[in-house]
Amino acid sequence: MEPWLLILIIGIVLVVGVVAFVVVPRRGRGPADEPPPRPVDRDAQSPVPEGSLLVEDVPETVAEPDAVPTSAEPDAAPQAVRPRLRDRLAKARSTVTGYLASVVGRGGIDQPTWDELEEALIRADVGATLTSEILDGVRAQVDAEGISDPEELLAVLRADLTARLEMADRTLHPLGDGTDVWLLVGVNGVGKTTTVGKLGARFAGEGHDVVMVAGDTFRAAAAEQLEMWADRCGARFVRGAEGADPSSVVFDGIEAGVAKNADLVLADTAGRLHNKSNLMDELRKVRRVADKAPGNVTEVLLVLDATTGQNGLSQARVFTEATDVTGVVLTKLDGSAKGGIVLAIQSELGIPVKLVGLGESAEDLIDFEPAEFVEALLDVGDDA
Ligand SMILES: Nc1nc2c(ncn2[C@@H]2O[C@H](COP(=O)(O)OP(=O)(O)OP(=O)(O)O)[C@@H](O)[C@H]2O)c(=O)[nH]1
Ligand SMILES: [Mg+2]
Repeated sequence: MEPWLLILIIGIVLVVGVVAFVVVPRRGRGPADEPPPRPVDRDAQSPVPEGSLLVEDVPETVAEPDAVPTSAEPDAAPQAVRPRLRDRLAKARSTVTGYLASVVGRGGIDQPTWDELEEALIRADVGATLTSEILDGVRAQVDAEGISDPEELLAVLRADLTARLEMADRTLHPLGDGTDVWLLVGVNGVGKTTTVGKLGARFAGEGHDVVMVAGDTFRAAAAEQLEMWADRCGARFVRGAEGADPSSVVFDGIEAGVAKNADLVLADTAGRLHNKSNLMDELRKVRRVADKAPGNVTEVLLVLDATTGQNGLSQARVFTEATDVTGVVLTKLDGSAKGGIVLAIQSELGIPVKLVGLGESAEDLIDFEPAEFVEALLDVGDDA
């Protein structure tokens, strides 16, 4: 081989070596700016992100997903996702906004102003008598203070409605040292079982030991429906045989709860028509027996469907007489055009609305706040 060829080959080998030394390690360092790859670890590759429930902690869904919405899962934080009352009251507000806008648009206060306010309140299902009472009071104040601005008139109306609703004690009985028992009663399909589930999810989520009792032994699927809620929020669950005496199932459920030192026993009951005297007698018995059981019955919550409006009042009277109702849960306010029923319930029955249902999920049960409610109902602001 020619010496110049040998020198050329040695030169090429040296150049390739130097290039390989410099470039290859740089390529290897390139990803250093990116996060290091996660260790190959089966747990680390779990589809459940950090901070979520472990898969094995999530109870299996055993029935139609619609029956218990996924947001009813125990890790749903009720406070964090509290629905905005104003958003959920859109339908109720739409009943009155046209009238209120017209009142404001008129520029002064005259007889048509009062007529429109009257119609707005009656259409919202406040009730004719209560509407007159409210407007008489507002009118007296408007006259006494020489108010001529319709906006100010609406402010007086809002303040009046809020003050009326604030008169009653709406707080749920605080859970004490022993086992509190809450019964839920009402006509068919108003949302009793769902409300037991939502309450259970709330209190179990707050760390309380909760027992749900399927006191509806009449409807075949009722116990399964409640059991799903219990599974999802980690509450205990007690049921009896189908067709069993509901008062004995409730008694057993309370006894079981007391034996386990539970904080709260939530007893569901079957829906019943208020004019079926045998069924109302059965409910009276449930109440009596619950009182005899070892826990303390501290709430009897009457569940009313807001979409039935004034018609719900006569049902409510009978249930109140039969079971000493301590508070109303007004469900389905999200789909009701009759938001004014809240005022009618409190004034005609003398029972505070303690909770309102704004949807089907666990977090859609909120404490009733009068000022927030009146603002949301009588808001003439932009709804777009
Ligand atoms: N939109 C809406 N739906 C609700 C609310 N509360 C309950 N529901 C729905 O109303 C329906 C009836 O609810 P249930 O809880 O089964 O009613 P119930 O009173 O236990 O019915 P019975 O046991 O048959 O008397 C279900 O589809 C619920 O999801 C609410 O606040 N808003
Ligand atoms: Mg039910």
